[in-house]
Amino acid sequence: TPRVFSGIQPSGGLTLGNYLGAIKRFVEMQGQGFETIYCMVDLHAITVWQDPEALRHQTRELAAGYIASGIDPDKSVLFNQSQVAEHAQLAWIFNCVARMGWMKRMTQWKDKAGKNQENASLGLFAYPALMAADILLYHATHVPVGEDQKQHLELTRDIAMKFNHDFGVEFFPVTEPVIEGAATRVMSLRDGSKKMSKSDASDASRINMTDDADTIAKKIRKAKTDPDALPSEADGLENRPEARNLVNIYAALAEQSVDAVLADIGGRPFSEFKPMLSDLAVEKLSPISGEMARLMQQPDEIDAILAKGAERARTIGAPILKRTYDIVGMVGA
Ligand code: AQP
Repeated sequence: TPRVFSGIQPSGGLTLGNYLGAIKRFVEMQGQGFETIYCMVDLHAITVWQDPEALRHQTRELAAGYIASGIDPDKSVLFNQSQVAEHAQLAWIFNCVARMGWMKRMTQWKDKAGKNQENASLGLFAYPALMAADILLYHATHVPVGEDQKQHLELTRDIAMKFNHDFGVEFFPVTEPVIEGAATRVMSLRDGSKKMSKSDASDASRINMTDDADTIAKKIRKAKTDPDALPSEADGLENRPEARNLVNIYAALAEQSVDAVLADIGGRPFSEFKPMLSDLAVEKLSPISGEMARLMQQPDEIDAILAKGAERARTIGAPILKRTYDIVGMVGA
């Protein structure tokens, strides 16, 4: 069976971008003839500073978010990255396969390190090698992600191909990114040229999965738009990034095509469309946030689910790491 792997960083609260671009897709792939493995990538989160107590909370909350959104721990392997040491072990091998020049070209590195590269962590620089290890430890063939992760997945393919070539083996598969749907890149509510992000300084820029109905309505009411009415066809969204973003969000939440949404709402002003969007967002998100809150009352249960998931993940990953060590020439593998 083809294997799906993906992860999310517990580097803050889950956003609508993570939900539409990632989790919703993860749920759709579950039980569709794939073996699905989903992860809280805490080792990735600490590439930038995380307060230890906050990290623990965010990791459990992310697990609750996955489960509340429909990831079933019996159908999918759900676990926390640091509980399976093989991720870090394989990442070291890939640090020795990947080239400095490849890493330097990564736009996420350039964006996150900013002008102060000298002071960024070495882990932030090596981030894509750990991501390649996450995926290839399970010989995963399909990786559902948002648009922003496309470049990292290309690097994962480069690492797999270089490893296979250097050692003269056909061992690591060449992974396919799965970037689909109307919301592969959800933008900030305050700036249509910026990605909606957990770590944006402005809370008004994003919808958090834990926001209550009033907060969601208020953020959508205040979302930046232009003065024109909505178009009836998709080409009318050109050069209107904020309008496009809200329509994409609506389409993804309603599980309709953008064309079908515009056929319906074209000609309406934002003053009419925004309340429709908030009602839909609240309808879809409030059951999830309610269930997240309920699960967070039982952190021991969450920890037990993750421990069991880590055990299952290790059963798949450990033999692949062992084989990798053997190919590389490590005695005792
Ligand atoms: N705005 C987005 N639109 C669509 N997909 C998105 N994803 C993130 N933001 C959007 C997808 O969510 C998955 C997990 O992302 P991540 O936790 O690895 O980190 P990220 O991509 O860097 O997300 P954030 O929210 O912007 O986190 P911070 O602020 O900590 O960097 C990925 O599949 C991603 O594509």
